[in-house]
Amino acid sequence: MTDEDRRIRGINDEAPPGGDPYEAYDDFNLPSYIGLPSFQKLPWITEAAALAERRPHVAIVGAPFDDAVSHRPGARFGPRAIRQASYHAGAINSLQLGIEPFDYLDVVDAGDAPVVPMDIDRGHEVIRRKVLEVARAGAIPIVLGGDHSITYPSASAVAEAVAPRGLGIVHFDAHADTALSTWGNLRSHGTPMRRLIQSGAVSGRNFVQVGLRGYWPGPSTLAWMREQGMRWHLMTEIEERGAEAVVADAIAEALDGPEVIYLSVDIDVVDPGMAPGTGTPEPGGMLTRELLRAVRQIVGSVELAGMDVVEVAPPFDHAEVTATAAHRCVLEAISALAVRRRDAGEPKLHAGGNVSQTSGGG
Ligand SMILES: [Mn+2]
Repeated sequence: MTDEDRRIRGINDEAPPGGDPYEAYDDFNLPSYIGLPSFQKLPWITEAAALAERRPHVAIVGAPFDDAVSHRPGARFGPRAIRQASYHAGAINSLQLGIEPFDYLDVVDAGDAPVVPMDIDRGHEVIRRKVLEVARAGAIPIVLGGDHSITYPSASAVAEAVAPRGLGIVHFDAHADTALSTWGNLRSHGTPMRRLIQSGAVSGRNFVQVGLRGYWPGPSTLAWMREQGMRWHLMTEIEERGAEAVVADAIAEALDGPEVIYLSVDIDVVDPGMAPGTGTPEPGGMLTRELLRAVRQIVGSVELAGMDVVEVAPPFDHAEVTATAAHRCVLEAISALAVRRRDAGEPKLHAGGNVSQTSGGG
């Protein structure tokens, strides 16, 4: 089958005269609900040696871990739910950014960190190793959580991989996650941002939070955050100034010194009306479209070193709306990365386009 054949045999197009009406299609071009649910049906490459040999631009990593939650559990099921939350297969075309991302970007699914339940230290360590493996293979890790505690090992691994270049962090969340401890536990999902600053992975003044609201943290934790030079933008500021202006400030603050950015997206930054499937829902959040625009804005204008999307808890989701929002955060980042490669003059990976657009809208 020629490239041109592939291109014209999508479900949106009629089969060419004389074509095989029972053509099997390869897995990538079959509907998204058929076959193995790697992210966007991309190659499933889990071994460090294979990743090191291929050196993809981006690798999806699952962090199926929720032993560190303070309230509703379930985020361990997040990676699988996010991977499945798409009705597209095959080539995709970003209408927002005007690019077919897989033309310019080699993306693979590196599988899940080998987490087992009931052991926070072990879970975090295998996540750190997995993310480091991917980053050392030259890929930008995009990590699917998991509760937010996984940002500590994940961003630590990315900081190690990019050193000596400095790392800034832009963190979308309803919550600051800067507690000293949660009922005495230093590695809960309420503490990872403090751990990252204390460990030196990122300096406090380049740790920027967007979307905070609600009734936590209290004055002593806020005082600690100020002492670190942390900067944060409350949801009320987004309401008053608009997300785009706030995000522009956040980018400048995170890159006030560092060269690269780690983007951490807690899906609970989105209003629970649009993202109910999460452990600690806080009313009054961002619109999904604002968050997706923010991801394009950030990834399109900085050097992204790593990213995570966390706190999707499928047992509390409805109609996959939360998992879908998380999936699209990842896809917006991938598309923005592809635009950066194209605009930097990188050639297409597939001269004639070796994938077809087979899955249309509905
Ligand atoms: Mn949160």
